[in-house]
Amino acid sequence: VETVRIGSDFDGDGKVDPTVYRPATGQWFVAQSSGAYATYLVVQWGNQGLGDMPIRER
Ligand SMILES: [Ca+2]
Repeated sequence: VETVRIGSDFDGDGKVDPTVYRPATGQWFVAQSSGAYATYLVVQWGNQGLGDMPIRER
């Protein structure tokens, strides 16, 4: 089984931090490798309440 990982190194330790994007709330959840993936970074980017829409890559 192949695991698809989206993300990059957010905490700067050289390992990819898996990232989940939740379009309904405009939040990114980043599992930080430096915290053994037990630490999640939640980033609010965009605001659904204000009518922001995610733009997909083409
Ligand atoms: Ca990392």
